[in-house]
Amino acid sequence: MANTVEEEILPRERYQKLISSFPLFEGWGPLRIRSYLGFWYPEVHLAGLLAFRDQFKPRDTDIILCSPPKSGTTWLKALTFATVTRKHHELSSRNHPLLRLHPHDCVPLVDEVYWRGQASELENLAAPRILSVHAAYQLLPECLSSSHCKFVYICRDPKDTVVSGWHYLKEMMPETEPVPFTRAFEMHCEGISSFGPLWDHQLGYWMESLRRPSKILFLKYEEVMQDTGKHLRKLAEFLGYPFTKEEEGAGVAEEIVRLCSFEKLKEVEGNKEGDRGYKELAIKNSSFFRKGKVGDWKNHLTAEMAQRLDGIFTEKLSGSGLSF
Ligand code: PAP
Repeated sequence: MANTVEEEILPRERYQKLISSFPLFEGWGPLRIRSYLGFWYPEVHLAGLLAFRDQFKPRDTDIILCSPPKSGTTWLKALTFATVTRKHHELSSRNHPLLRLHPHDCVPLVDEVYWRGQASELENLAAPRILSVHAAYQLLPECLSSSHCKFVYICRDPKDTVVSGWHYLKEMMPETEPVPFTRAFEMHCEGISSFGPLWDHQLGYWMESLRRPSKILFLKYEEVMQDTGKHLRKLAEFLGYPFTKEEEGAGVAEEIVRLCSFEKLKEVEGNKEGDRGYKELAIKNSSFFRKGKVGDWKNHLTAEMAQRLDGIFTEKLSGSGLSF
């Protein structure tokens, strides 16, 4: 009862004035992004982020999936959810949640829950809570750095991230003139992209994963794609849900890989139909399953563009040990 008044005011109302003071960039068309503590954030997500920073109460058993957008979030959600809940949700069941629900409904995006003013939903989740964020490590609530939560980060070759993001934006705003690809590319090169600069996003989690490897598992989409079984086992081990000998014998890991594959999830009814997301930026559920391939950038970037973006990332990440 003590929080009633606070809860009645939606974060987007409570933080409106503060948010309007953050520098605004309008070069992405209707997708307005604002600069906050060194990162560009979609305006619509900011209220959720601020509420998350102010109010989140971590539990040591929490699992937090982190990613820049369009880097493998949906896939990581499915793999983690299936792995962690395998004792409760029979993998071979035709009623498995991943065959009924979008992976984004199995693992909530924390910003979005706060934006809807439904933070109590998080309190009601059973342990271990599997949550997701697109926020940079540098923007997470301070209480998380001293918590014992486990973080899993996934990112992807920036060239494919740029291409995937551009297609997604077109889907999100079918009514409006799309930002030309060359312009979107330019803004990425300048670091002006949702949740970016992408290199600082990657570096925040990368450096923390080096400092505290038992806290952050750092994954790359391409590596997971190359050997999904190997990385699934690594994920399961890291989260404290390793596959037993009996499970290995029964092919459980392979079953999870199949259940979470692009081909399988793309065909799930709930992933083919309907919309989701913020009211202002609704998007078709199917938009999260476009091609699911490594290297689609070759169909969009010239050799010169590819070289330029690679050069920028090589320079920005130099000395960190992270490369693509
Ligand atoms: P989000 O940040 O908006 O949640 P995210 O899931 O990170 O998006 O990225 C979507 C990309 O992952 C899409 O890539 P594409 O545009 O290059 O095709 C999508 O196809 C791909 N993807 C979604 N599910 C899977 C999966 N199960 N396996 C492999 N790739 C996947």
